[in-house]
Amino acid sequence: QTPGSGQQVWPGTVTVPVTNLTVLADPKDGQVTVQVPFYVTDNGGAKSNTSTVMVPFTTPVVSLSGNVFHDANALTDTTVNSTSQLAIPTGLYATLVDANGQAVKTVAVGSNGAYDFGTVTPATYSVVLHQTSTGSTTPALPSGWINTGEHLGANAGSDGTVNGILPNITVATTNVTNANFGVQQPPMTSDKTLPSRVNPGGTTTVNLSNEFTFSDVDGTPQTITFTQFPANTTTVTINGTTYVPAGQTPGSGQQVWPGTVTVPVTNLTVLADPKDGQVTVQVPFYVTDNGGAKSNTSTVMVPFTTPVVSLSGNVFHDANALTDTTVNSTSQLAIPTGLYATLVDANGQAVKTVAVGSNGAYDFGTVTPATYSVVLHQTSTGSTTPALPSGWINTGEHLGANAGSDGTVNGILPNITVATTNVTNANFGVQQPPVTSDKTLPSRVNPGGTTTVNLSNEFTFSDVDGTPQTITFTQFPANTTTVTIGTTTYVPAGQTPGSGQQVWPGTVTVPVTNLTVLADPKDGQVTVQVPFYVTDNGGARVTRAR
Ligand SMILES: [Ca+2]
Ligand SMILES: [Ca+2]
Ligand SMILES: [Ca+2]
Ligand SMILES: [Ca+2]
Repeated sequence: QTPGSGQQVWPGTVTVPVTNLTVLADPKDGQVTVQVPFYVTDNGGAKSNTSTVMVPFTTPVVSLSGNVFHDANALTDTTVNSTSQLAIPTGLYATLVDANGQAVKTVAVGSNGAYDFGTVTPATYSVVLHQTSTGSTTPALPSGWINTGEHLGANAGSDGTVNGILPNITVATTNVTNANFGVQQPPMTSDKTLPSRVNPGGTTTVNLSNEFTFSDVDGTPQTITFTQFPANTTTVTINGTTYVPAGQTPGSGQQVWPGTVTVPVTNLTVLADPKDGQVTVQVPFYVTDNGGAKSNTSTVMVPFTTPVVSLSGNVFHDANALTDTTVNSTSQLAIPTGLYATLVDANGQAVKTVAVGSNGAYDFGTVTPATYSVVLHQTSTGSTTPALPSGWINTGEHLGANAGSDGTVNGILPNITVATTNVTNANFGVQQPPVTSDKTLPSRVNPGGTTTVNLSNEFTFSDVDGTPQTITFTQFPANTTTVTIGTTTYVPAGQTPGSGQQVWPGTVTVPVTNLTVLADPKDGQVTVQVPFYVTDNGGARVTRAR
């Protein structure tokens, strides 16, 4: 054997003086007998017989024992101890494992958690906690149980690795107790599928605060962790913080989903904004108990259906147009035949086309919730361009039976949001503008001088569905010297008016009732021409005729 520092290899025999002799022997471990053979030599040089000093050693009678605690709070108190009134699981065994990793002895853990290997040979051991009556060097616990820590001693502390193995137990000359293990039951969660419901559409959220199912047999769930951004949601608001998915720019007061979100289970609020349409919102989560143990991950699922909602409206014969600020029926006459309404989606694509009934009603029936326009036209196969039969004009569009309009009279009603309730009164107004006719009077002898001819009753006009209100003269009548409309006499632009006369202002509009028009023709063989149009009670006009 190689000697250590200050040691020597046994030389075969060692002879020393018998005076002041010291002999110290280090016995090998275990139950052994040290034997020291020797002889002596006298002052004449004669050797004695050889004898032996024998020293028998026994092994110490020491034991190793410990406990398995139901430690619901685990190492949150830095101590492997009993922190639950509930029993530990049955069927546990402790195996003593020697320094070579060999199982030495296996004992059952009592229902009170105590185990005892009895007398063990002094050495350094591990203890492994498991479920195999014949012994095992691999830790194991029943389903629903986890290790919480191991410690040699009843005081605070642990071996640093929570794994069901307590290593480095040195057994020497005194009993070793409190080779202790902790176990607990982690919390549990359950999947939950809520009854399907109508998708609220838009940014309306659904409240899932009370839909998360969890429990902890031996303690208290402390926190809930949402492990990913819920599928099929636009935003999710957890305890007042609104998150958008990763990769999306958050709005004001919003945050990007950080990966996981953990909040206390008490006073939990979870509001999810489902994506539009027939989707299933999925919210995966787990909870963590007062011992820091995580549950399984479960998912709350909320299937949404698209609402069965319809969109309908009317085409009104609205002879007074928006003069009453309302798209409504203000004529007894029918609307034109051959009208169609086309539903147009947000991308400008025609979705559905229906005929407008003779009573003016149209109905797209069930439509997918979204924002639409409706276009009024004459094409049975659908069109996104408004059109009306000749002799008809649009007078306004409005969503609702009340006063108001969409602001642009064009046969298109935009910004119709269909969500969860039927949309009615997507209304259009149409009317017939007034018409005028050219009229050529019989030729007559020019009266000459400043004598006028009376044209007051020569203007031909009508309005099928209402009343012409005003007549407008669009230019100074050709081949006249003056024209007198009502009580005002006009001269052409560029000419100095006489006393009581005015220069022609460009156009002149007066009521059609009590109309007087007197024209002074230029001398000679001329044709006086008086262009005009009329405007009806809906403000509509035509410009032809003279
Ligand atoms: Ca504890
Ligand atoms: Ca627990
Ligand atoms: Ca009206
Ligand atoms: Ca009219």
